[in-house]
Amino acid sequence: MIRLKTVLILAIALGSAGAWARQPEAPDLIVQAVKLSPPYPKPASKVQIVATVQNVGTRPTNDTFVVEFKANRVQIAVFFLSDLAPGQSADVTAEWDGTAGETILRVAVDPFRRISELDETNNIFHKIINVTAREFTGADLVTNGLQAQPESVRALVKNIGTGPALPPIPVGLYVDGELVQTVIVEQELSSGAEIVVSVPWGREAGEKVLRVKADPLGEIPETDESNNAWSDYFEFAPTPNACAQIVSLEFALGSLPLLEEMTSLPKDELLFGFIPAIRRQMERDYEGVNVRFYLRQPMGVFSRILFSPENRLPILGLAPLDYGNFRKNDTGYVFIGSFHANRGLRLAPPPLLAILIAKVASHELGHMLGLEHNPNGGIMNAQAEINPYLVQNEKFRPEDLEYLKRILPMECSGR
Ligand SMILES: [Ca+2]
Ligand SMILES: [Ca+2]
Ligand SMILES: [Ca+2]
Ligand SMILES: [Zn+2]
Repeated sequence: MIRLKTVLILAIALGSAGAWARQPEAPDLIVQAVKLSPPYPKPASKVQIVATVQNVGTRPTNDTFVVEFKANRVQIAVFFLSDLAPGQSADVTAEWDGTAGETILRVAVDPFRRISELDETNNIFHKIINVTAREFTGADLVTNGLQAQPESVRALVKNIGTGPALPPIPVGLYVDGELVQTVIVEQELSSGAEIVVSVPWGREAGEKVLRVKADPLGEIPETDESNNAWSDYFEFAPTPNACAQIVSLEFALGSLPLLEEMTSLPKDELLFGFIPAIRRQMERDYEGVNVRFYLRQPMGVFSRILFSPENRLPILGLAPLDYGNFRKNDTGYVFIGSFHANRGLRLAPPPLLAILIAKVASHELGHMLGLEHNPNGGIMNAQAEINPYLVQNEKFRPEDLEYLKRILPMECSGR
Protein backbone atom coordinates (compact mmCIF):
# COMPACT_ATOMS: atom_id res chain seq x y z
CA MET A 1 0.00 0.00 0.00
CA ILE A 2 2.60 2.46 1.09
CA ARG A 3 4.89 1.73 -1.85
CA LEU A 4 2.07 2.21 -4.34
CA LYS A 5 1.26 5.59 -2.82
CA THR A 6 4.88 6.71 -3.13
CA VAL A 7 5.01 5.72 -6.78
CA LEU A 8 1.81 7.65 -7.50
CA ILE A 9 3.10 10.80 -5.84
CA LEU A 10 6.34 10.54 -7.79
CA ALA A 11 4.47 10.18 -11.05
CA ILE A 12 2.37 13.27 -10.30
CA ALA A 13 5.47 15.26 -9.37
CA LEU A 14 7.23 14.25 -12.59
CA GLY A 15 4.18 15.04 -14.67
CA SER A 16 3.86 18.54 -13.30
CA ALA A 17 7.61 19.18 -13.60
CA GLY A 18 7.33 18.31 -17.28
CA ALA A 19 4.43 20.70 -17.75
CA TRP A 20 6.29 23.52 -16.05
CA ALA A 21 9.29 23.13 -18.31
CA ARG A 22 7.33 23.53 -21.53
CA GLN A 23 5.53 26.57 -22.89
CA PRO A 24 1.91 25.67 -23.70
CA GLU A 25 1.50 24.85 -27.38
CA ALA A 26 -1.96 25.00 -28.92
CA PRO A 27 -4.00 26.65 -31.66
CA ASP A 28 -5.79 29.92 -30.93
CA LEU A 29 -8.71 30.83 -33.16
CA ILE A 30 -9.95 34.39 -33.47
CA VAL A 31 -12.34 36.32 -35.67
CA GLN A 32 -9.94 38.89 -36.99
CA ALA A 33 -12.34 41.09 -38.96
CA VAL A 34 -15.91 41.28 -40.24
CA LYS A 35 -16.69 43.26 -43.38
CA LEU A 36 -19.94 44.02 -45.16
CA SER A 37 -20.68 44.21 -48.86
CA PRO A 38 -22.17 46.67 -49.62
CA PRO A 39 -20.51 48.44 -46.67
CA TYR A 40 -23.59 50.62 -45.98
CA PRO A 41 -26.61 48.49 -46.86
CA LYS A 42 -30.03 49.85 -47.71
CA PRO A 43 -33.28 48.21 -46.55
CA ALA A 44 -34.23 45.04 -48.44
CA SER A 45 -30.77 44.67 -49.93
CA LYS A 46 -28.81 41.42 -49.89
CA VAL A 47 -25.80 41.81 -47.62
CA GLN A 48 -22.68 39.71 -47.79
CA ILE A 49 -20.92 39.37 -44.45
CA VAL A 50 -17.30 38.34 -44.78
CA ALA A 51 -15.60 37.11 -41.61
CA THR A 52 -11.86 36.53 -41.52
CA VAL A 53 -10.94 33.72 -39.15
CA GLN A 54 -7.34 33.26 -38.12
CA ASN A 55 -5.28 30.82 -36.09
CA VAL A 56 -2.96 33.02 -34.03
CA GLY A 57 -1.74 30.07 -31.94
CA THR A 58 1.35 27.87 -32.20
CA ARG A 59 -0.23 24.60 -33.41
CA PRO A 60 -2.54 23.66 -36.29
CA THR A 61 -6.18 23.10 -35.41
CA ASN A 62 -6.18 19.46 -36.63
CA ASP A 63 -9.95 19.17 -36.40
CA THR A 64 -13.13 20.52 -37.89
CA PHE A 65 -14.64 23.58 -36.23
CA VAL A 66 -17.60 25.83 -36.78
CA VAL A 67 -17.95 29.51 -37.63
CA GLU A 68 -21.40 30.68 -36.59
CA PHE A 69 -23.16 33.91 -37.63
CA LYS A 70 -26.05 35.34 -35.61
CA ALA A 71 -28.05 38.48 -36.33
CA ASN A 72 -29.91 39.73 -33.25
CA ARG A 73 -29.55 36.27 -31.66
CA VAL A 74 -30.94 34.42 -34.68
CA GLN A 75 -28.53 32.05 -36.38
CA ILE A 76 -28.15 33.06 -40.04
CA ALA A 77 -25.28 30.81 -41.15
CA VAL A 78 -22.91 28.07 -39.98
CA PHE A 79 -19.70 27.06 -41.73
CA PHE A 80 -17.35 24.16 -41.10
CA LEU A 81 -13.63 24.76 -41.39
CA SER A 82 -10.71 22.43 -40.82
CA ASP A 83 -6.96 22.53 -40.44
CA LEU A 84 -5.82 26.10 -40.05
CA ALA A 85 -2.04 26.24 -39.65
CA PRO A 86 -0.48 28.72 -37.23
CA GLY A 87 -0.73 32.20 -38.76
CA GLN A 88 -3.13 31.01 -41.46
CA SER A 89 -6.47 32.73 -42.01
CA ALA A 90 -9.63 31.95 -43.98
CA ASP A 91 -12.61 34.01 -45.16
CA VAL A 92 -16.17 32.78 -44.79
CA THR A 93 -19.09 34.63 -46.35
CA ALA A 94 -22.66 34.64 -45.05
CA GLU A 95 -25.63 36.03 -46.95
CA TRP A 96 -28.07 38.15 -45.00
CA ASP A 97 -31.31 39.95 -45.89
CA GLY A 98 -30.68 43.31 -44.29
CA THR A 99 -33.48 44.37 -41.97
CA ALA A 100 -33.97 48.10 -41.44
CA GLY A 101 -32.57 49.60 -38.24
CA GLU A 102 -29.87 48.40 -35.93
CA THR A 103 -28.77 44.77 -35.83
CA ILE A 104 -26.18 43.19 -33.57
CA LEU A 105 -24.17 40.73 -35.59
CA ARG A 106 -22.26 38.09 -33.66
CA VAL A 107 -19.65 35.91 -35.31
CA ALA A 108 -18.25 33.09 -33.17
CA VAL A 109 -15.46 30.71 -34.10
CA ASP A 110 -15.58 27.25 -32.51
CA PRO A 111 -18.64 28.08 -30.36
CA PHE A 112 -19.06 24.40 -29.48
CA ARG A 113 -15.51 24.16 -28.11
CA ARG A 114 -14.16 21.38 -30.31
CA ILE A 115 -10.65 22.87 -30.41
CA SER A 116 -8.64 23.31 -27.23
CA GLU A 117 -7.03 26.74 -27.54
CA LEU A 118 -4.48 28.97 -25.85
CA ASP A 119 -7.23 31.54 -25.34
CA GLU A 120 -10.92 30.65 -25.33
CA THR A 121 -12.10 34.19 -24.53
CA ASN A 122 -11.26 35.85 -27.87
CA ASN A 123 -13.50 33.79 -30.18
CA ILE A 124 -16.45 36.16 -30.50
CA PHE A 125 -16.72 39.24 -32.67
CA HIS A 126 -19.62 41.68 -32.42
CA LYS A 127 -20.41 44.13 -35.17
CA ILE A 128 -23.27 46.59 -35.03
CA ILE A 129 -24.94 47.08 -38.41
CA ASN A 130 -27.25 49.93 -39.43
CA VAL A 131 -29.46 49.22 -42.41
CA THR A 132 -31.02 52.53 -43.44
CA ALA A 133 -32.28 54.41 -46.47
CA ARG A 134 -30.12 57.40 -45.57
CA GLU A 135 -26.91 57.91 -47.55
CA PHE A 136 -23.49 57.41 -45.99
CA THR A 137 -21.80 60.81 -45.64
CA GLY A 138 -18.65 59.85 -43.70
CA ALA A 139 -20.29 60.53 -40.33
CA ASP A 140 -19.18 58.82 -37.14
CA LEU A 141 -21.16 59.91 -34.09
CA VAL A 142 -19.86 59.32 -30.57
CA THR A 143 -21.07 60.32 -27.12
CA ASN A 144 -18.29 61.71 -24.91
CA GLY A 145 -19.47 61.87 -21.32
CA LEU A 146 -22.73 62.70 -19.62
CA GLN A 147 -23.92 64.73 -16.65
CA ALA A 148 -27.06 64.42 -14.56
CA GLN A 149 -28.86 67.73 -14.00
CA PRO A 150 -31.93 68.09 -11.74
CA GLU A 151 -34.38 68.01 -14.68
CA SER A 152 -32.29 66.54 -17.47
CA VAL A 153 -29.27 64.57 -18.57
CA ARG A 154 -26.66 66.45 -20.57
CA ALA A 155 -24.40 64.63 -22.98
CA LEU A 156 -21.65 65.65 -25.35
CA VAL A 157 -22.28 64.28 -28.84
CA LYS A 158 -19.48 64.60 -31.37
CA ASN A 159 -18.95 63.72 -35.01
CA ILE A 160 -15.47 62.18 -35.27
CA GLY A 161 -16.03 61.08 -38.88
CA THR A 162 -14.52 62.50 -42.06
CA GLY A 163 -17.83 63.84 -43.39
CA PRO A 164 -20.88 65.65 -41.97
CA ALA A 165 -23.66 64.11 -39.90
CA LEU A 166 -26.90 65.42 -41.37
CA PRO A 167 -30.03 66.23 -39.35
CA PRO A 168 -32.28 64.91 -38.00
CA ILE A 169 -29.86 63.28 -35.49
CA PRO A 170 -31.73 61.36 -32.76
CA VAL A 171 -30.13 61.02 -29.32
CA GLY A 172 -31.65 58.54 -26.86
CA LEU A 173 -31.52 58.32 -23.06
CA TYR A 174 -31.68 54.87 -21.47
CA VAL A 175 -32.33 54.51 -17.74
CA ASP A 176 -31.44 51.04 -16.44
CA GLY A 177 -31.63 49.64 -19.94
CA GLU A 178 -34.93 51.25 -20.86
CA LEU A 179 -35.17 53.88 -23.60
CA VAL A 180 -37.09 56.61 -21.77
CA GLN A 181 -36.55 59.67 -23.98
CA THR A 182 -35.31 60.63 -27.44
CA VAL A 183 -34.41 64.15 -28.53
CA ILE A 184 -33.67 65.23 -32.10
CA VAL A 185 -30.72 67.42 -32.99
CA GLU A 186 -31.95 69.53 -35.91
CA GLN A 187 -28.60 70.89 -37.04
CA GLU A 188 -25.77 69.50 -39.11
CA LEU A 189 -22.67 68.32 -37.27
CA SER A 190 -19.70 68.82 -39.59
CA SER A 191 -16.59 66.68 -39.26
CA GLY A 192 -15.09 67.36 -35.80
CA ALA A 193 -18.13 69.34 -34.55
CA GLU A 194 -19.69 68.63 -31.16
CA ILE A 195 -22.87 69.64 -29.38
CA VAL A 196 -24.20 69.45 -25.83
CA VAL A 197 -27.55 67.66 -25.94
CA SER A 198 -29.95 68.12 -23.04
CA VAL A 199 -32.39 65.24 -22.61
CA PRO A 200 -35.30 66.00 -20.24
CA TRP A 201 -35.63 63.46 -17.44
CA GLY A 202 -37.37 63.58 -14.06
CA ARG A 203 -34.84 62.14 -11.67
CA GLU A 204 -35.56 58.87 -9.82
CA ALA A 205 -34.17 57.98 -6.37
CA GLY A 206 -31.42 55.42 -5.95
CA GLU A 207 -28.64 53.98 -8.08
CA LYS A 208 -29.30 54.20 -11.81
CA VAL A 209 -27.32 53.37 -14.93
CA LEU A 210 -27.71 56.22 -17.39
CA ARG A 211 -26.78 55.61 -21.00
CA VAL A 212 -26.93 58.18 -23.77
CA LYS A 213 -26.70 56.90 -27.32
CA ALA A 214 -26.49 58.85 -30.55
CA ASP A 215 -28.63 57.37 -33.32
CA PRO A 216 -30.16 54.74 -31.00
CA LEU A 217 -32.30 53.05 -33.67
CA GLY A 218 -29.68 52.87 -36.40
CA GLU A 219 -31.02 55.44 -38.86
CA ILE A 220 -27.69 57.11 -39.71
CA PRO A 221 -25.03 55.04 -41.47
CA GLU A 222 -21.60 55.51 -39.85
CA THR A 223 -18.07 54.18 -40.17
CA ASP A 224 -18.35 52.80 -36.62
CA GLU A 225 -21.71 51.97 -35.05
CA SER A 226 -20.28 50.56 -31.82
CA ASN A 227 -18.97 53.81 -30.28
CA ASN A 228 -22.25 55.75 -30.09
CA ALA A 229 -23.10 55.31 -26.40
CA TRP A 230 -21.72 56.52 -23.11
CA SER A 231 -22.81 54.91 -19.84
CA ASP A 232 -22.30 55.71 -16.19
CA TYR A 233 -23.59 54.83 -12.73
CA PHE A 234 -25.26 57.55 -10.67
CA GLU A 235 -26.83 57.58 -7.25
CA PHE A 236 -29.65 60.04 -6.69
CA ALA A 237 -31.02 61.36 -3.41
CA PRO A 238 -32.52 60.67 -1.01
CA THR A 239 -30.05 58.19 0.43
CA PRO A 240 -31.67 55.08 1.96
CA ASN A 241 -33.06 55.71 5.46
CA ALA A 242 -32.54 53.47 8.50
CA CYS A 243 -35.59 51.33 7.67
CA ALA A 244 -34.36 50.42 4.21
CA GLN A 245 -33.15 46.98 3.21
CA ILE A 246 -30.08 47.39 1.02
CA VAL A 247 -29.73 44.66 -1.62
CA SER A 248 -26.63 44.12 -3.71
CA LEU A 249 -27.16 42.41 -7.08
CA GLU A 250 -23.88 40.62 -7.80
CA PHE A 251 -23.07 38.91 -11.08
CA ALA A 252 -20.35 36.31 -10.63
CA LEU A 253 -17.67 36.51 -13.30
CA GLY A 254 -18.59 33.11 -14.77
CA SER A 255 -22.21 34.18 -15.25
CA LEU A 256 -21.34 36.86 -17.81
CA PRO A 257 -20.21 34.53 -20.66
CA LEU A 258 -23.44 32.54 -20.15
CA LEU A 259 -25.52 35.71 -20.38
CA GLU A 260 -23.52 36.75 -23.45
CA GLU A 261 -24.31 33.43 -25.10
CA MET A 262 -28.02 33.68 -24.28
CA THR A 263 -28.45 37.30 -25.36
CA SER A 264 -25.72 37.62 -28.06
CA LEU A 265 -25.16 41.14 -26.72
CA PRO A 266 -21.75 42.83 -26.70
CA LYS A 267 -20.29 43.31 -23.22
CA ASP A 268 -21.14 47.00 -23.14
CA GLU A 269 -24.85 46.33 -23.83
CA LEU A 270 -24.86 43.45 -21.36
CA LEU A 271 -23.38 45.49 -18.49
CA PHE A 272 -25.15 48.79 -19.11
CA GLY A 273 -28.40 47.59 -20.69
CA PHE A 274 -29.42 44.01 -19.96
CA ILE A 275 -28.24 43.73 -16.33
CA PRO A 276 -29.66 47.12 -15.25
CA ALA A 277 -32.97 46.07 -16.86
CA ILE A 278 -33.09 43.18 -14.35
CA ARG A 279 -32.74 45.72 -11.54
CA ARG A 280 -35.46 47.90 -13.08
CA GLN A 281 -37.92 45.00 -13.11
CA MET A 282 -37.10 44.16 -9.48
CA GLU A 283 -37.66 47.80 -8.50
CA ARG A 284 -41.09 47.60 -10.10
CA ASP A 285 -41.86 44.36 -8.25
CA TYR A 286 -40.87 46.04 -4.95
CA GLU A 287 -42.57 49.39 -5.58
CA GLY A 288 -43.73 50.91 -2.29
CA VAL A 289 -41.39 48.66 -0.26
CA ASN A 290 -38.27 50.21 1.27
CA VAL A 291 -35.68 48.20 -0.67
CA ARG A 292 -32.72 49.75 -2.46
CA PHE A 293 -30.95 47.79 -5.17
CA TYR A 294 -27.30 48.24 -6.07
CA LEU A 295 -25.23 46.89 -8.95
CA ARG A 296 -22.03 48.35 -7.53
CA GLN A 297 -21.17 47.17 -4.04
CA PRO A 298 -23.11 49.29 -1.53
CA MET A 299 -21.87 50.69 1.79
CA GLY A 300 -22.82 49.31 5.18
CA VAL A 301 -24.93 46.22 5.89
CA PHE A 302 -26.65 44.62 2.91
CA SER A 303 -28.14 41.40 1.61
CA ARG A 304 -26.93 39.92 -1.64
CA ILE A 305 -28.52 38.22 -4.59
CA LEU A 306 -25.69 36.30 -6.21
CA PHE A 307 -26.22 35.51 -9.90
CA SER A 308 -24.04 32.46 -10.18
CA PRO A 309 -22.94 30.36 -13.19
CA GLU A 310 -24.09 27.16 -11.45
CA ASN A 311 -26.54 24.80 -13.12
CA ARG A 312 -28.90 23.37 -10.49
CA LEU A 313 -31.75 22.42 -12.79
CA PRO A 314 -34.63 22.18 -12.30
CA ILE A 315 -34.00 24.83 -9.62
CA LEU A 316 -33.34 28.38 -10.84
CA GLY A 317 -32.94 30.08 -7.48
CA LEU A 318 -32.50 29.45 -3.79
CA ALA A 319 -32.66 31.62 -0.66
CA PRO A 320 -32.98 31.30 3.12
CA LEU A 321 -36.37 32.04 4.69
CA ASP A 322 -35.97 34.85 7.22
CA TYR A 323 -39.40 35.53 8.67
CA GLY A 324 -39.58 39.11 9.95
CA ASN A 325 -36.31 39.99 8.15
CA PHE A 326 -34.21 39.88 11.30
CA ARG A 327 -31.03 39.27 9.32
CA LYS A 328 -30.21 42.19 7.04
CA ASN A 329 -27.24 40.45 5.42
CA ASP A 330 -28.58 37.25 3.86
CA THR A 331 -27.42 35.75 0.60
CA GLY A 332 -29.78 34.36 -2.01
CA TYR A 333 -28.94 32.77 -5.34
CA VAL A 334 -30.13 32.91 -8.92
CA PHE A 335 -28.54 30.17 -11.00
CA ILE A 336 -27.72 31.64 -14.40
CA GLY A 337 -26.23 28.24 -15.31
CA SER A 338 -29.70 26.71 -14.85
CA PHE A 339 -31.24 29.34 -17.14
CA HIS A 340 -28.54 28.59 -19.71
CA ALA A 341 -29.10 24.82 -19.51
CA ASN A 342 -32.89 25.15 -19.94
CA ARG A 343 -33.67 25.47 -23.64
CA GLY A 344 -36.99 27.27 -23.12
CA LEU A 345 -35.26 29.91 -21.01
CA ARG A 346 -32.03 30.13 -23.00
CA LEU A 347 -33.95 31.04 -26.16
CA ALA A 348 -36.06 33.80 -24.59
CA PRO A 349 -35.52 37.18 -26.28
CA PRO A 350 -33.28 39.40 -24.10
CA PRO A 351 -36.00 41.79 -22.81
CA LEU A 352 -38.11 38.80 -21.73
CA LEU A 353 -35.08 36.94 -20.33
CA ALA A 354 -34.27 39.99 -18.16
CA ILE A 355 -37.83 39.88 -16.78
CA LEU A 356 -37.70 36.11 -16.13
CA ILE A 357 -34.37 36.41 -14.29
CA ALA A 358 -35.74 39.37 -12.32
CA LYS A 359 -38.87 37.44 -11.30
CA VAL A 360 -36.76 34.61 -9.86
CA ALA A 361 -34.55 37.18 -8.07
CA SER A 362 -37.63 38.98 -6.67
CA HIS A 363 -38.98 35.61 -5.48
CA GLU A 364 -35.70 34.74 -3.71
CA LEU A 365 -35.56 38.17 -2.10
CA GLY A 366 -39.13 37.58 -0.94
CA HIS A 367 -37.89 34.54 1.02
CA MET A 368 -34.99 36.58 2.46
CA LEU A 369 -37.53 39.13 3.70
CA GLY A 370 -39.74 36.45 5.24
CA LEU A 371 -42.26 35.41 2.59
CA GLU A 372 -43.12 31.75 2.13
CA HIS A 373 -44.65 30.27 -0.98
CA ASN A 374 -48.14 31.60 -1.55
CA PRO A 375 -50.77 29.05 -2.67
CA ASN A 376 -52.67 31.97 -4.24
CA GLY A 377 -49.74 32.54 -6.59
CA GLY A 378 -48.11 35.81 -7.57
CA ILE A 379 -44.34 36.19 -7.41
CA MET A 380 -44.24 33.81 -4.42
CA ASN A 381 -45.82 31.02 -6.49
CA ALA A 382 -43.95 27.83 -5.55
CA GLN A 383 -43.34 27.14 -9.26
CA ALA A 384 -41.66 30.51 -9.88
CA GLU A 385 -38.16 29.20 -9.25
CA ILE A 386 -38.71 26.29 -11.67
CA ASN A 387 -40.80 27.93 -14.39
CA PRO A 388 -40.69 31.74 -14.26
CA TYR A 389 -42.87 31.96 -17.38
CA LEU A 390 -45.77 31.29 -14.97
CA VAL A 391 -45.05 34.55 -13.15
CA GLN A 392 -43.64 36.73 -15.93
CA ASN A 393 -46.62 39.12 -15.65
CA GLU A 394 -47.26 38.58 -11.93
CA LYS A 395 -46.80 40.98 -9.03
CA PHE A 396 -46.72 40.10 -5.33
CA ARG A 397 -50.14 39.04 -4.07
CA PRO A 398 -51.77 41.88 -2.03
CA GLU A 399 -51.25 40.01 1.28
CA ASP A 400 -47.53 39.51 0.45
CA LEU A 401 -47.09 43.14 -0.56
CA GLU A 402 -48.83 44.30 2.63
CA TYR A 403 -46.41 42.23 4.71
CA LEU A 404 -43.40 43.64 2.82
CA LYS A 405 -44.61 47.21 3.27
CA ARG A 406 -45.16 46.58 6.98
CA ILE A 407 -41.65 45.26 7.66
CA LEU A 408 -39.97 47.73 5.27
CA PRO A 409 -41.95 50.99 5.52
CA MET A 410 -40.82 53.89 3.34
CA GLU A 411 -41.20 56.36 6.24
CA CYS A 412 -38.87 55.71 9.14
CA SER A 413 -40.28 57.99 11.86
CA GLY A 414 -40.25 56.72 15.47
CA ARG A 415 -37.40 54.26 14.89
CA1 LIG B 1 -9.30 31.67 -29.29
CA1 LIG C 1 -20.45 55.98 -34.37
CA1 LIG D 1 -25.62 54.84 -36.79
ZN1 LIG E 1 -39.35 29.74 -3.38
